Amino acid sequence: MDAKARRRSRTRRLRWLVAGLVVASGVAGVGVALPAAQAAVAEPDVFWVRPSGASAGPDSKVEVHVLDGASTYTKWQTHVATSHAGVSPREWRFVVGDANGDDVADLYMLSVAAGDNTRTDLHVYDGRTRFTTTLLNQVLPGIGATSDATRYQFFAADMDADGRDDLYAVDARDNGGKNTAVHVFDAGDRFESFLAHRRLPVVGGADLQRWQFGGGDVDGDNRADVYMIDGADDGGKYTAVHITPASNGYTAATINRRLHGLAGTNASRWRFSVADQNGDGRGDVFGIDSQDNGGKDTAVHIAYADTAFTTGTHRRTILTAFDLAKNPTITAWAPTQRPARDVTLAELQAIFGTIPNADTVPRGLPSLNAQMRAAGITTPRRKAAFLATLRNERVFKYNAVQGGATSRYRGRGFIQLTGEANYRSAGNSLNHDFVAHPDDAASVDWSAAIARWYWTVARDINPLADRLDMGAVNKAIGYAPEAAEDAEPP
Ligand SMILES: [Ca+2]
Ligand SMILES: [Ca+2]
Ligand SMILES: [Ca+2]
Ligand SMILES: [Ca+2]
Repeated sequence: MDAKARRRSRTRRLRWLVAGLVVASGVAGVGVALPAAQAAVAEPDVFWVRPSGASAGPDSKVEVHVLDGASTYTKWQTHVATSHAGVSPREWRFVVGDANGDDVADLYMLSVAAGDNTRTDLHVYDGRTRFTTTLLNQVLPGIGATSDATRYQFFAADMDADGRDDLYAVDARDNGGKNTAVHVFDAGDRFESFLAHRRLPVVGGADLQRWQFGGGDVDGDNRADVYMIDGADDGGKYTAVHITPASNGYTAATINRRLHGLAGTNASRWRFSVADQNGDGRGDVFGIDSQDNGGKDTAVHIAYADTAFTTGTHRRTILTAFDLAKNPTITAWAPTQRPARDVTLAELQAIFGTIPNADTVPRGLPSLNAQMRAAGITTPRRKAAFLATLRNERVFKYNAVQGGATSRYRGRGFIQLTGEANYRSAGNSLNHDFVAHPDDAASVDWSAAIARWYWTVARDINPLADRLDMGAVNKAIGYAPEAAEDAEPP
């Protein structure tokens, strides 16, 4: 093939690959999925879980009733009897979250006095089957029984940005009662291992009548921050929120604010949760009042993160007042804008067919995924363009060295860094001397970082990928495509 034909072939191949990857990544479904997702994000639904049904005996089931966010809670969205028999609220807790990353809320049922009050069992019911099947049944490791409601509280939030809501167990009697700790069970590992054990700042050993805990992202890094709601701020006059972010490992509170419109609150009447109500990606505080309007109604108070909780709204719902002691679980939930998942070898094989060096490629993937996140290569279009480019370069081999070339600065790494000037620029940007150590450009430590550098610093390719302009992407990479061919719309 002459050079020109080879370039044309490359261009075509890239476009085909991108089309395949874009479809595989779900862009084709955006037209349908986006309005639904935006509606959901604009108004999270409120899930009211009843431990037992209206009818006693064998017909009693755990029930899930959902107040429709799109109707501002003036309508029911659904009433569901799960497949789980009715239970006692003393021995069971309920948490709403998305355990499997499909953007549908699942029900985490916790048997907190299992094994004769020696352990806690987790049963996750799949929202997609309307809570009639389980995603998993698990003994929670390392925590024992958690039936003491003055000591333990639970919520779900995504700590590690893998799109699955991890389970947070709040222990208000940690360290001999001096501290409150969170133990975070990893949804990505079927809750069999911990993402973290942390003592929370600010709160000391919490009185759970006064303090409530929730998780959501307040700072836009997609990792759940811990919201600590104090119902007795300033001697009981206010309700305040203290937020400790995942970015500092929950070691310090970076936000300490009174919540708009709320006097003091307590856990026998109020439930707090975190969900993004106004679609800015920041978790707003939902305070749900089970005894609004003189004990006649249930209302939702929302305080907005983007105004530091100084503004809010109050909405009376279709749900009449109820007894939180009998029905302890009511929580706002919405699918959040999920971060991109890590790319796996299996996915690359599904998209691109055979991947040679299938032993080498997985070694480079963790660093590649980390650098893709750092570069903002997190949307289907950007991933498509980036991965198609790396496929075209050296088929995802981090340690590839340009064959048949003897130059000291020959092509190396995922994106084939080439030429002394580029080795120097990359080194200046990444603070590593690739001119003196050119082989490092093909090391697992640096190869992916160089690809990020090229994609975002040496060039600015994400915007081109956003427009699905593969011709411009190719040109930025240096493939010099035919102008006529790339004038076509994608
Ligand atoms: Ca789910
Ligand atoms: Ca997670
Ligand atoms: Ca965060
Ligand atoms: Ca918000």
